Amino acid sequence: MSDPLIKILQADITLQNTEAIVNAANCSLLGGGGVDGAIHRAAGPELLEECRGIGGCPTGEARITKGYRLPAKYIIQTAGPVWRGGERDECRLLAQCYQNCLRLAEKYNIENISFPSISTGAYGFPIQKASKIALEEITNFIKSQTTVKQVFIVTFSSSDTGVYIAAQEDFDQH
Ligand code: AR6
Repeated sequence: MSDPLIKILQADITLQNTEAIVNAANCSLLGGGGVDGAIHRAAGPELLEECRGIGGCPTGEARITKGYRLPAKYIIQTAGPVWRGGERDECRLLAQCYQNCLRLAEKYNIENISFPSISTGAYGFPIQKASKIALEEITNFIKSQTTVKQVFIVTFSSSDTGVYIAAQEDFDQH
């Protein structure tokens, strides 16, 4: 049974008022397009300044910054894998993104967090596979003793929302 504390929501993640939002960034952490661009625009230039001091983030890892002008107090920055056909450890690396973001959330006593659909935009990760990985990793994590009590998966398009809802229904049946 999928956890009732995981909610799929179609929205702009920059407007989420959870304590933390996750950014699907790249290894440089210096901004880009997609959700990364939207987060940098909404958070303001102080975010880029803090990111410059971090010195990057290897694929699958996560780093935390302040939220600046966002409603969220923190942004957990992660670099998802670029999809290269599935033989380059992409699934394991995407699972690590979710695990490492949640570990960092726990370390900061964060109770609620919003994730975008990591890697499924510019990085080309097939969303059906990615949605299963996201649900599996988040469910496993919040089953353990953790400060994290509520997780939103924030999708942007209605077709992506449909994929995540179907994945959640499928998850419930297994
Ligand atoms: N709120 C929620 N989701 C969004 C928003 C938003 N405001 N904007 C886009 N999405 P992508 P990736 C969705 O490409 O595949 C960047 O240039 C979007 O529809 O943002 O991990 C980085 O700097 C898609 O479903 O991230 C990296 O270079 C999802 O967010 C690279 O793209 C992820 O798409 C990372 O690629």
